[in-house]
Amino acid sequence: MRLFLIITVMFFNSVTKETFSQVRADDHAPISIMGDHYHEAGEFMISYRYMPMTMKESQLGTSKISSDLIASTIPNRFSSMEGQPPTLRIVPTEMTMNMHMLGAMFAPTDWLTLMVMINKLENEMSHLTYKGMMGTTVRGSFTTQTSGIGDTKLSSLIRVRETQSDRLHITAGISLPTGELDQTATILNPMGMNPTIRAPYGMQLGSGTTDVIGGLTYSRFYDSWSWGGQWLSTIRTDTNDEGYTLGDEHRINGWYSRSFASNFSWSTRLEYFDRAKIQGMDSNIMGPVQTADPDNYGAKIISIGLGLNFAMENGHRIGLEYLVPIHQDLEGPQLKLENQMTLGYQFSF
Ligand SMILES: [Cu+2]
Repeated sequence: MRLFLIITVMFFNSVTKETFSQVRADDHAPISIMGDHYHEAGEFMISYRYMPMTMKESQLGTSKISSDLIASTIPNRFSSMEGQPPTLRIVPTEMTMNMHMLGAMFAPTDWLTLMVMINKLENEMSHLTYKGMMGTTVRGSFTTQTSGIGDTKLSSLIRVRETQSDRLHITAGISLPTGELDQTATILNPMGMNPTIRAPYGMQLGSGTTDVIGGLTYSRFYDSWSWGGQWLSTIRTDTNDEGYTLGDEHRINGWYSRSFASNFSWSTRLEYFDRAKIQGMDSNIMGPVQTADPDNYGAKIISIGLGLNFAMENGHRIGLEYLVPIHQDLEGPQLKLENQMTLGYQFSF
């Protein structure tokens, strides 16, 4: 009997130990971080992420600017063209971008994991239209929408270092121009008409160029907590068919995660995001609105995030992260970032 008890205790001890050591929720970075981990030879992973983002009210540099002030003081880049007013007359008030992202990962060998990501975008922008050529009399408001497949990203995650307590890998990839650049929008113009014109740069679905993706990810693990950092850049190498190049993007992230209740972890994250302005111009994008000016796309944004991760022993994971900006410096008047969220599911087998 005593022997039986000892064996039983030993058995359960080993089972629980096994169960606890097999999975840790903080093994992955906060869910918004792309390509944060690699896999072992023969492993597959599929994932789905829902990523809504909200932008609201305009900012010039680091200070807020009202719609009335934009309409009465910001020069219209196209004012020399016939019928164009001297200042901006249409002001965006809010934008939402919802991204649905499907991902797949596969590791042919231990040192290499291949990753593909396709996404569907749903953009919506609300505007205020001012009457005529000058003044701050509002004519009305309107909302435009664009949606479709965005650019497709193919990446290699190359393992550089792996020990019991830390990991380092390189990300090298390309972004293929699968997103369309000729989305249109029906607007309300200052004269009260409703023409359908090409939607501005920020409402288009892709870059139109094959872009290079490069990055480095480091993670370090302790008994019940971990931290990590990632640099990830998207570099444009060409001019698209419409005659412009989107700005290069750089992201630097640092995160801290803590395990709790065996299958959960919470995380906090600091992100620095830098995007250069657009070079060149699409001759079909024109009008007295800040979004039609390629110079109004550069941004430097620092955000903080709070996240929750849940991991199961059989390969299923769920992650949620909420991100708010704490500092943003925007070139030209631009809608300022309000918040971002990511809800994601991953399954590896
Ligand atoms: Cu994976």
